[in-house]
Amino acid sequence: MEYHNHALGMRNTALAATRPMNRRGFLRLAGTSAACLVSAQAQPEDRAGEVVHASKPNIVLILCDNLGYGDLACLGSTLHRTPNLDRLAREGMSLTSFYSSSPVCTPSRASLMTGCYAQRVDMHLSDTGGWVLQPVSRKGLNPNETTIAEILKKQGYATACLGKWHLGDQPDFLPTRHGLDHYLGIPYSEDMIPARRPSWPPLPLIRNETVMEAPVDLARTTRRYVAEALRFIEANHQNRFFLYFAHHLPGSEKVPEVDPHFRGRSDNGSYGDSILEIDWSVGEIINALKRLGIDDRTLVLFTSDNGTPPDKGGSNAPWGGWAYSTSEGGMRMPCFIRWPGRIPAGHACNELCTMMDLLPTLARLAGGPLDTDKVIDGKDIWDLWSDVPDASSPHEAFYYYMADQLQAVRDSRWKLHLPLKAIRGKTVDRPLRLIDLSIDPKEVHDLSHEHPEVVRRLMRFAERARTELGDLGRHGHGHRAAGQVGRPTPRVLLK
Ligand SMILES: [Ca+2]
Repeated sequence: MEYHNHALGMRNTALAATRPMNRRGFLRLAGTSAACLVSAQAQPEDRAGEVVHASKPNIVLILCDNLGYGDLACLGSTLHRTPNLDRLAREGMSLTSFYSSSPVCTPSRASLMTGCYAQRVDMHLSDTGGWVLQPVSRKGLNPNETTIAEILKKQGYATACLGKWHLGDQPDFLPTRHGLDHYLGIPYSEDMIPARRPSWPPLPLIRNETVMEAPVDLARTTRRYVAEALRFIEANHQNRFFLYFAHHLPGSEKVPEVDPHFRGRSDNGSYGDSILEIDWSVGEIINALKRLGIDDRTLVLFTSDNGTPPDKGGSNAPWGGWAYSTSEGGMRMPCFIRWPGRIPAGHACNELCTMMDLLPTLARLAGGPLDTDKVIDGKDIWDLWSDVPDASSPHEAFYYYMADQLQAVRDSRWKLHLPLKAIRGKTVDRPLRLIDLSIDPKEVHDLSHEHPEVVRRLMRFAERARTELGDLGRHGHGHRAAGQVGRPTPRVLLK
């Protein structure tokens, strides 16, 4: 059987191993079975991880909302111009098998903050059984969980969150209660407004814990976040800082609300305009780092919380499927990491890694101990980022959960779609399918009959996940409760 995709046809691990990549090179690497490409640039001290501790980097973590893998020019988009992101990719490393833990917002962000599958920290379902938290929710990220921000704060980092939070809108659950000194943003999705449900309050812009505008002028928020980001970076550039910049773009609205400056400027409608605005904002941040002379002691990471949904104008190419599903398109994210002199420039890593790995990896770079009382699912992947020769993924398996249901599992090469009889209460008859991800990015060719031993092995992994994290109608041993409040209140302007 021959079904090599042009962009993914190279299966030899030696491909381009010693060749610096051009801009399009990233796309060609996506989905190959290559290990991290060998770099001539990794410093010996990086490998030992010793000097890294002595030079803790500032960290800028940029998260987009519903941005697809194929939405960026450097990853194959011919519709969008993304010069600043292309430069970020060229100057850093591209992770081509980097997974969000969920195809929807709240669980994905819970994983980012805690280094855990959302099932472990009970953020996989809303208090009403929905996919994501809604306004005036009883539930939120448990203040007892240890977040990435809390670990960095303990190491002396100034911390700030700008943008969409979506881990609880009650004061107990806001960023300021999770280790972030400063917050300016919207507490949940930008489409959760009274026009959609009259009981919801006008969309609030919150500074720390106080609503400062409602409804917020959404089109101008990115510009405000950028101004705030530059102020925060400038104020803290002589110390260490952690900036979590969580865009609401391209977002959930049918028509993204972009700044008037970018309206009509792309070749792809308002969706394309929102990509232009994201790209501009990334450029502003990188330029500020350079201007302040802290470029080489700042790690910048760019990714998305889940893939783009259908019918918005976005693309998850080369992966098949869309947001809100456990397809590759729904959960395999663009990810660039840039730290000049530390992370080799212009290289790609196709080893399996996840959003949950950011917490232990960034904790290690900051010299912070992990909270040993609690199990986390993420792994330290600095060896992959620093391109240690022959470094391989620390993950034996990755679990694709949708809400409270385990739907698929993968290892370094194979993805098993589990047989399902129901999805979200709807009867289905979805058969078991085994996909070779190294050659089948659209997940169309079932090889389960050719490789029964692989099916058995992945089934054992799936059972391990069910025992630990749960599955539909089944409680996981490793589950920890989310936070709850008795009487939630809406976030509104105080008179
Ligand atoms: Ca999202």
